[in-house]
Amino acid sequence: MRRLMFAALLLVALISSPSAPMRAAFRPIANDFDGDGRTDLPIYRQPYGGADGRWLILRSAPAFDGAGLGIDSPAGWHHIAGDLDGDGLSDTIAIDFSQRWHIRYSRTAWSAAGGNNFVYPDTRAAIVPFVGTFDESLAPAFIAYEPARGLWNRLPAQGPWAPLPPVQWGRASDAPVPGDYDGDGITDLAVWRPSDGRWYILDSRSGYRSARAYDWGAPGDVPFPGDFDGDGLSDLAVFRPSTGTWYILFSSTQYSQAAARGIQWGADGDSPRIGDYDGDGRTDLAVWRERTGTWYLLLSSADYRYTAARGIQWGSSLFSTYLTFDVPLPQPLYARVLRVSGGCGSIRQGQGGVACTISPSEGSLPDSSGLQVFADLRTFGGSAQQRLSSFFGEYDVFVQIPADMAPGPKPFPAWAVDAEGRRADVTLTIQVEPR
Ligand SMILES: [Ca+2]
Ligand SMILES: [Ca+2]
Ligand SMILES: [Ca+2]
Ligand SMILES: [Ca+2]
Repeated sequence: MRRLMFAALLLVALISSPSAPMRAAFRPIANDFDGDGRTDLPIYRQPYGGADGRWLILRSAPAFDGAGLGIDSPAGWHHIAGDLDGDGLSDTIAIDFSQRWHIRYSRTAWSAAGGNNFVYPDTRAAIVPFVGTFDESLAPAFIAYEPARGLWNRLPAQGPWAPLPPVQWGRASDAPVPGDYDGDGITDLAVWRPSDGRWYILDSRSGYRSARAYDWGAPGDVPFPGDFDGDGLSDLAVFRPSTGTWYILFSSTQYSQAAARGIQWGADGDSPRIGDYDGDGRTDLAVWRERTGTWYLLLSSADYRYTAARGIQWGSSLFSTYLTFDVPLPQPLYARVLRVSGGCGSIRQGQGGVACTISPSEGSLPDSSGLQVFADLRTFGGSAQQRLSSFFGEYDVFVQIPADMAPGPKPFPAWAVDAEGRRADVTLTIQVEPR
């Protein structure tokens, strides 16, 4: 825990101490498709080649052991969920590669025919979407953060799809971490800065005029605003991939570093996730292990005791399927926007990473049958060697870029081996760009 002792709490400005949190009519549990107040286990299954995919959801009721729920949803940059139609069940939102938002409502069985869609007003700007609230009505709203300019746009979730005047808060390379830090039920605008591990929070209660900042986390961490103590105010948590440790700073202790908690849960290479999987109103910890497609849940109702943890297989690993890749949701939105060059085609971005297709140059190997392709992903903090999936002779790689990776071209080696054991090398380059 000594490593937790970062610089002292920094107070840029402090508003009056928060009163008891308002009970919001809008329930922010983002992935509750059966309405039991517990987060379900959703993955987005994406076919290779950029075709439309679908949500596959293992519902929490009765005990994460029922049949899965499938919801068709277009391929795109982002897949998020929230209860937009107010029936207590999550609805899905996909933002496709031309910035069209596709909404599927639970009330109409998540069908395309009963859904809605609109094009984001500025189709040139990369945005990061959230479901939140922006006024006392606590009606669900879309919160769209534009990382390049640090602009926050707010749109009513029922339309019209025209954003309110933007609020500038954050700068390029910051990670958006909106939450309810002041407990009024309205989304506060906040960013986490990877370079110095500082959270910058603009409170809604002040009309977005009063700011504060806290040091919590270090370069390479992944930030997660959640409510781990259940007081209705967002807490500050980071996941440290190198050690699989979560560090949590609680709102109920006025974010005192002396009262912080470190919980080891997960391993390097796991995908960290949060939710309220046991429905006690406090955020639980989860990791998804790609190798086995298994979720590991550490529950607040058991005070995060390992003896009460759960492992649930849901989703497929790259090693077990050649036709699709699975992304566990909700995805933390911390990775940079990327461009891939040098042997990559049919690039798909979004969900915190980038996928590209490799075609080993023709004639480089005498026997194209039985080809296996490998990539060395150590450059990106992945496993040392990864066998890539093949479909019609093309090979896909999906890479998650660490938040603290410096911009620039990042070459990484890949090679193909034919049935006779002959090898041909291909060098791929991922261009890391500030977002
Ligand atoms: Ca709904
Ligand atoms: Ca608030
Ligand atoms: Ca809290
Ligand atoms: Ca919980």
